[in-house]
Amino acid sequence: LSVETVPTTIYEGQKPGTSGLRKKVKVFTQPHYTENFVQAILEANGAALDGSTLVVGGDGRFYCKEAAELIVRLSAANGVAKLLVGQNGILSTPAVSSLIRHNKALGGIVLTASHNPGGPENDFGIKFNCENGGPAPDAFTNHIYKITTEIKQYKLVRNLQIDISKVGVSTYDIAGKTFTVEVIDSVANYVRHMEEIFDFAKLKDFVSGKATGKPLKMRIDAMNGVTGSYVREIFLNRLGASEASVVHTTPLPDFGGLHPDPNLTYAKNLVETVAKGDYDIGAAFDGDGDRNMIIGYNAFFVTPSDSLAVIAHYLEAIPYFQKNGVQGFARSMPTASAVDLVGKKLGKEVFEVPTGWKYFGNLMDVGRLCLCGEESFGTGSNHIREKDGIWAVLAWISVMQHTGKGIEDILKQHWSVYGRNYFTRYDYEECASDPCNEMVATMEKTITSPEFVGKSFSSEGKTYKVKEADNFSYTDPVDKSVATKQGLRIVFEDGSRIVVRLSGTGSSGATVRLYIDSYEKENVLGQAAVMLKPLIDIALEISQLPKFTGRTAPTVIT
Ligand code: VG1
Ligand code: CO
Repeated sequence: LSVETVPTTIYEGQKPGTSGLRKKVKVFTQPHYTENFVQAILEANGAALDGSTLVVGGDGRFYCKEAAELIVRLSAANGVAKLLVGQNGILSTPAVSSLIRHNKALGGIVLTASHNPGGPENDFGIKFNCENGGPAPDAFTNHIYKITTEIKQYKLVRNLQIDISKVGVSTYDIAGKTFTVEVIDSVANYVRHMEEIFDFAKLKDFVSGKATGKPLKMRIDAMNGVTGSYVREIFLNRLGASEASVVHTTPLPDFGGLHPDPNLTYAKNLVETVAKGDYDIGAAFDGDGDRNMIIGYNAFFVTPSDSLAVIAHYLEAIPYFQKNGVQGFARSMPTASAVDLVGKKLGKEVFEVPTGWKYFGNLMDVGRLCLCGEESFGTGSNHIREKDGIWAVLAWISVMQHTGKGIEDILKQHWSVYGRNYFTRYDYEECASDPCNEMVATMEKTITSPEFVGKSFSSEGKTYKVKEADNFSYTDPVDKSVATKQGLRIVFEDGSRIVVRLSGTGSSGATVRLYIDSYEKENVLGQAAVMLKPLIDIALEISQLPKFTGRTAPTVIT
């Protein structure tokens, strides 16, 4: 087979955001659009690409399979020696990360727009993960972007025929060099990895009821995303849960019309079912399987910030950490600081990084970090370099088994020791971009002016005094790279915080995220919405959000 060089023209706006390039399917399917971006990813690897191994797979959304086949043809032409491709193009994001590490690959191309809706009218996305298994860092994605702004041609083996619906190895002669495509079972490697981390025998006795006399009542909702196949293999086949414990386990190109984002708004069906029924634990994942939501009996909601802190507290219940030890913890800046308190008590380092999993990688690689999370329903450990939804559920079931307690009791016990971080996030989706940028600029001016620190704000009888305020910037402790303008934050004397930033994962318009975090040492059993109301009002006043966006209410509250 021969390599063809195809002339192309530049597309503007191929700049990866928080987690890869995300656009409407219609944008990706324009002539040469996907080809340009993939060529840029490949070229950004420089000389290392020649003779390398790459992993390719995605969440099964519309256009995944076509994109995977295209990547095979482009990779063959650009000197890649071997591709590991998920069967039918399917691999969860955590599975890709695991495969890159296990196969010592140069990297992986992940085809997903994560929690964004799928289907011909909705979103697609492409992300590159590096050899540590984690999302490419800023310097790398900036390099990809730069190439897309200069690209004149891409390379393709047009006639390479590949059937990715069957597991097996195919080899091709590309201009005298051997190119191998191995289509792999999408779940096998990942399941093996989970078996190394957790005590499956013990969990099976617990889940099936052999140990306790009654089976664990679970409702695991894969939301028609990629986790369906993983959920069936792990929870049904390995842990002996009943068929009724799992729902929406067939990955569908449009997620069956569901919005595969595991939160109280989009996983409403799960929340309502668990609230009405008799369940010990409910869980849901996003489209690509890296996010998770955990709820307990009667739909008791565990905030992701609390989930992280609880898992940190009980890490010793998980064999992987018994074996490898417990290093530091980390969270993204907008995430409530519950885990910091656990770290402090256990004498561990705690890091605060910008939003996005790519910022955790370096600290894990040098052995300073073993557990991290984000308020956006992301939890994970150094077993891979992505957040991992199924891992989080297995961690929670391990904690339940270890403590013999229900989820609500585990949380209440936790708060009685550490106090509670009340937390909420308001999302204002698909706003006009210009006024949002103006809002952020205006607010940045306000909060960084010298007289802002020390100012007091009151609402409903509560007063908050500003301790510090800035636009968050972060210097990576390992490679000293600097990320600036990562979100406006106001920290008050009592530790409460207001954070405002614009989303970097949307595919059209602007999404404003407003995060409210308030700590209480004693008053831990209040209702989050009530406890946070005064601070929310203050945030709306300082940001002038209603004026700039024209919105009186958020699209989503988490
Ligand atoms: C959002 C979340 C962030 C998460 C990112 C990717 O980014 O806030 O915490 O890392 O999505 O998650 P943003 O820029 O829209 O706030 V996923 O599940 O899309 O890989
Ligand atoms: Co995701």
